[in-house]
Amino acid sequence: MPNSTLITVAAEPYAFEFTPATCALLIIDMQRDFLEPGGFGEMLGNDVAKLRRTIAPNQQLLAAWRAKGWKVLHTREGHRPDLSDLPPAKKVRGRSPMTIGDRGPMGRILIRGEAGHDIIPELYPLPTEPVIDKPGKGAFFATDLHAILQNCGIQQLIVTGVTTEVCVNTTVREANDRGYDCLVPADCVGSYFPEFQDLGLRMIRAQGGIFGWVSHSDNLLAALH
Ligand code: TIU
Repeated sequence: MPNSTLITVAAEPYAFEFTPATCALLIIDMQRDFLEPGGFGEMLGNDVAKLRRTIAPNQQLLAAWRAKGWKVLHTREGHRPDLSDLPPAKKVRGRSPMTIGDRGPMGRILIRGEAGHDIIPELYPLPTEPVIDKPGKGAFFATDLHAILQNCGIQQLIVTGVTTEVCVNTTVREANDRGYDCLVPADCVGSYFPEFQDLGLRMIRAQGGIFGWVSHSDNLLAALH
């Protein structure tokens, strides 16, 4: 399949069309602290199983994307060890006894270089795949993601990862305002809250695709084969 082939994916609110040369897979924050038992997410009282169900479909999609030789990027939410890029408001929000930068079960919470901050082994980036370290919820804020995508000629994004209503939604909205078309495969994004999973996806596809398109990885994989 040439990289200029137009691929059509069944999606809502209507079919998503892309050419591989200009479309990247962007995997958001599939980090150990959010997904693994004993991590920051579970420590806050969340059920990580609700996120872990996204691992297998992401693995399938990532394998298909890599097999084609198409562009893949990953993000991680986290901060510098000296906390200089951590807004004081983010540090204290939640009034939790343990917050970002404190020593948690998998190293300092959401600090770059710590075990819990890294991407889960199931979806570990290849050396050729850019990893965007982001201090915010959106992947475009205070990062070089937009420059990298522009340099690669990317205009469309398949956005997966966690969590649906927080970092995925924020990134899709940021991407939309910068002129990218975003497709979100529902089974490849996860939330600790079922109602936010549903509404987070409905908000993206509402009003004629106000922020983007929503589909399922089965539809995407079917379109690739
Ligand atoms: N990656 C991401 O979504 N970060 C969060 O903090 N998510 C929550 O849902 N808390």
